[in-house]
Amino acid sequence: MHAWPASEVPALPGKGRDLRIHDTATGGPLTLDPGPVARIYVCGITPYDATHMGHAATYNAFDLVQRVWLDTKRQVHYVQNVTDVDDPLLERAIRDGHDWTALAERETALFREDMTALRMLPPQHYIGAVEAIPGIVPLVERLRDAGAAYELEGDVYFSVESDPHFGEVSHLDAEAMRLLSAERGGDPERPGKKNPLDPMLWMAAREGEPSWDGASLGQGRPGWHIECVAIALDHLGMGFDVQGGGSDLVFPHHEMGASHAHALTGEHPFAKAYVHAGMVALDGEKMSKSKGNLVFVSTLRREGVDPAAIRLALLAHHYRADWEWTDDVLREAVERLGRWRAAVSRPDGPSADALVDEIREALADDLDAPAALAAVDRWAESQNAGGGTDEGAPGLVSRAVDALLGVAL
Ligand code: 5CA
Ligand code: ZN
Repeated sequence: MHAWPASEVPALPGKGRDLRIHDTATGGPLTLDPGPVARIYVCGITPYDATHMGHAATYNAFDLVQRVWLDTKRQVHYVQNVTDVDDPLLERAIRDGHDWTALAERETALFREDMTALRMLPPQHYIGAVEAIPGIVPLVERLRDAGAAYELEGDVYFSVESDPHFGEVSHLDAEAMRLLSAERGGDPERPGKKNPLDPMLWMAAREGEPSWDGASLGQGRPGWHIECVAIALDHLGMGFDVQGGGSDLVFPHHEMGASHAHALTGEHPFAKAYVHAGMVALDGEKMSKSKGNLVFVSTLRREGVDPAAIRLALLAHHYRADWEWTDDVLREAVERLGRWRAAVSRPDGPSADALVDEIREALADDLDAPAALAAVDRWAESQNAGGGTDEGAPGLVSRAVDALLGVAL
């Protein structure tokens, strides 16, 4: 699949700091030490509805990771998937009487437009589940042949007990895992499984559903976790720097993915850090396609809201916090954007060298975007109060806000 066009990232004087980030698996901050090419995999959308503020907030967090790395003069190798075949997508297509491929294509196209408008840097590899199937089949066969997977009425399940590291991403107890598995696409109640938590790797063809040639696995379609593992291993290999997603992916998705990869390669870890963004809510409940309590990026854009204001609304919240989208959040972002634009529109202003440092320091400290915004607020306030004669300052602030925060002033 093709991704979306990259907005330019202005070069800044000097060099940013190494990123210290909260790792779910160790439960603490980790100073990442990527090589000259930092490697990141971020779980992409399941394209059955438009991009909502929760998605946008999660992709904003990982866009910041990328921007911090680029500012340390590294290259970034970024991979993202599109779950373009899965139960919720097929169910939605049937409900609405649409062709599932057309639905996936339409919503993926809209996602690309939203990401472009929000100045999210694109992945180098943007890979759909369907196009990954030829790579997934041999991995499932290998797991089965190694005894890490087994067949049940034509379906193939991964055996969580095959990975001694199982549980080390989420650190949940068995009961919590069972509940989340049932809630998030698993089938812990199905009789005949070795362990109720075992996730499906390959689902045998069902009447009326799309299926593909699975060689010795028979006709069918891939499970969800193996999709991301196949794509990540193909394009990044083991031991990449960050696996990212929202906190609803910690279990089972990222736990199972790590176990699949350990069992496949005999190596550990899959990712050096597992990084998770908080959940955005609307009217007190997690924004989700299945509940339908959504604010879409595309709706706001159509209403004429500046994408830079949407981005500022996201940046006003720490990526790990759970927060609520409200009209006030957007109103404050629009006002802030106005103040910042007024401040950089003057020919000179207070020196901005210290400000660039403050933004860099805030982001390197577990992506503290609210602290970065507060620093720009202080500069803008002193500028709008008429203070400073540094001719390069407004331009430097514009470039820094663009390069590090993805906001075009
Ligand atoms: N296709 C899978 C990942 S492989 C998937 O979870 N798709 S999704 O469309 O449901 O979500 C896409 C990304 O947005 C995931 O990282 C998910 O954790 C995140 N996300 C979904 N809802 C919210 C929300 N309310 N707040 C924050 N992030 C969210
Ligand atoms: Zn994923």
